[in-house]
This record gives sequence, structure tokens and C-alpha cells, in this order.
Amino acid sequence: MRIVKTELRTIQLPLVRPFRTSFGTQTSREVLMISIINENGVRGWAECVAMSEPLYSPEYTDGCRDLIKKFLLPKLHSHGDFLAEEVAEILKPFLGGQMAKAALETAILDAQLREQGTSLATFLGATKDKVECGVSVGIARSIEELVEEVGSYVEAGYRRIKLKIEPGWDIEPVAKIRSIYPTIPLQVDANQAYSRSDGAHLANLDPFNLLLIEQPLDEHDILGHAILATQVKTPICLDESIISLQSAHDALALKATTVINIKPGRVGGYFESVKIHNLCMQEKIPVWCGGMLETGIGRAANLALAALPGFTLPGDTSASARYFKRDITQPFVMENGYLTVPTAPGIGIDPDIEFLESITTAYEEI
Ligand code: SMG
Ligand code: MG
Repeated sequence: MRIVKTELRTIQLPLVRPFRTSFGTQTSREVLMISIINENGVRGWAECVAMSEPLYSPEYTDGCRDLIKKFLLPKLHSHGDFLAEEVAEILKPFLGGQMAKAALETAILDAQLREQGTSLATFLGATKDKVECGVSVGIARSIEELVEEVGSYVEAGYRRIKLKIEPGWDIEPVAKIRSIYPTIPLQVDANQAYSRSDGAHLANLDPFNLLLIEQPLDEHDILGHAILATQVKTPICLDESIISLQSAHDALALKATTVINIKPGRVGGYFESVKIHNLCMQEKIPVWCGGMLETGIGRAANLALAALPGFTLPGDTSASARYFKRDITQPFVMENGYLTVPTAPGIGIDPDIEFLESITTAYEEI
């Protein structure tokens, strides 16, 4: 295909409640939306998962917009005709930028699949028509508030709870939630907040039968995670450290992780995600689909991926209502703890353009 027009749009969508992690508090989601139109007039949609500031990863919304405009799109334009399958290779000379590249590749893939009449789920090799939902719970102001928030999610039907932790907010909240829900699948996510000397402390989480500890140490500290894995019984799961198939392969070889959180934006797209999934299936490593507080556009595509057979753990693919009062698409509604995988061509869903325009803070056509 060829791209005849690209629309880059930044939107601002308030969250239903502040989301605090070890690196900061989000009260609103700034999202870079990409829409491309191909030579046959078919439109594809994607969202870039980068946040407004480089706190979770080095990428951020305005940086991604700049990278796409200045380097990625001109490269694709000068290449001429291409398939979505070739985009990553064409953009490979530009280092990093996985989130920007993933968004562009996904918008192109969406248009390609819409034109073919194939759903993303079918194209990727999905074997499920619904996906088990987990929910990620931010650091609360008090144990009482945490108990109340978790209670509301359990009541809504979520099948797995993930608690955000940091030094000073770890053993006590986990012990409390575990005492109230002795059998619910429970895991924690530190977003790199600990250091190599915290092994003995983190071993205090072992009695609570957690599914995993997500990214306790610095994203570059693969060896540190391997050492930590010998000090704690709870499985280690890498998130920020896994930026490609190569990094997944290396982390597994070094025994730094025994579970992997796959986020398409973080690894450069859905093709790379499927490669990591396939490697993990071969190595009998469970995977689950992470989340980046996506709108319905990103969520639709993540559900297609999470429907692949190796995704054996519930992901952070929660219902629209967990994030936004109003989503930019038809809301994803959870039924009995599951979200339905879209079946229409491409990502299978469209944004409400009028609503999108009303929350747009920057727009340009290229
Ligand atoms: O999409 O439900 C969601 C958020 C899941 O906790 C979540 N994401 O490290 O896994 C993670 C974080 C990254 C984004 S925090 C704003
Ligand atoms: Mg994480």
C-alpha cells in the first residue's frame, strides 16, 4: 500500500479516578491518535501508547509525533509500495521509537486488514472469542481506600487484581488484600521502584501466593532481576525491560523472568508481539497482555492479541468504564469477567469522530 494522507491528533481524556504508580500520578490520558488513508481511500486507526511525559519509557506523546512526522512517515513515503509486514524492517534504521513505530504500523495494518475484510484477531491467529480481564489498581491514599477500590473491582467481576507497589506501600497492602480475598489471583507491579539490595525485603511477599512481581528493578538491570529471582519465590515478570524479541530471548536465557507482560506499543507492534508470544509458547513461558490506559482503539487491538493461545494469564485489558466516563469508541463492557474480542475487519471498531474532535488539543494532516 501507499499512504496518501496521515492525520495526527492529540486528545485529552480525563480518567475516572487518579492512577498513581511508583513514577507518578495520572489524572488524565493524553493520547496521540493516528489515522492513515491508503491509495484506495481505506482508513486505518491506531493510538500511540506513549504518555505525555517520559516517565514509564523514554518515549512521550510530542516526541512520538515529531519522530513520526520527521523520520518515519518520510521514510515510508520514499519507499513507495509496502505491506504492513514490511514496515518494521523499513523503519529499522531509526533507533528506538518502538511506541511511535508500533502506532504507525498498527494504523497501516488496520487499513490493510479492513481492505481485505479480515479481523486483526483472525490475522494474528486468535483462538479465543473472549478474554479474561484483570485490573491494575493504583497506589491508594490509605489501606481503607485500597480495600474499597479493590472491592468495587471484585464486585464488577474482575478475575485478577494487580496492585501497584513501591517502597513503603508493598507488604501491608498486599497482606490486607490477601486476607480479604484468600484465593483471588493477585500480582504486584513496582515499575522499577526497587534496587538490587531489596531482595530480602521483597521475599516478604512470598507468603501471599502472588502470581508474579512485575518489573521490580531498573529496566536495564536484567542481571539484577536474575539475581533477585534466586532470592524470592514469587515469579518475576518483566515489563519495561522487554522491548523486542531479542530482549525477551535474552531475559529468558538469563533466567531474569519466568513470565512476560507483552505490550505491543513497548515492543514495536503486533508482529513483534506475536514473535514474543511464539517464543514464550515454545519455552512454556506464560504471557499476558499489558495495558497503557488505552482508549477503545488500542484496547480493541490488544484484545485481538490477548486471544492468542499463549496468553494464559488475565491481562490489564479492563473495561472502558474502569478508565473513562466516556470512551472514544463504543464502550468495552465486561461480562462475567470477560471482554469480547472484536470480529469486524481490522481492529474492528471506529472512534466517534464528533467526540474525538471535542477532546482534540492538536491536529495536523500530512
Ligand atoms: O491499561 O489498565 C491499564 C494500566 C495497566 O498498570 C498498568 N500499566 O506498568 O503495567 C504498567 C502500567 C503502565 C502504565 S501506567 C500509566
Ligand atoms: Mg507494568
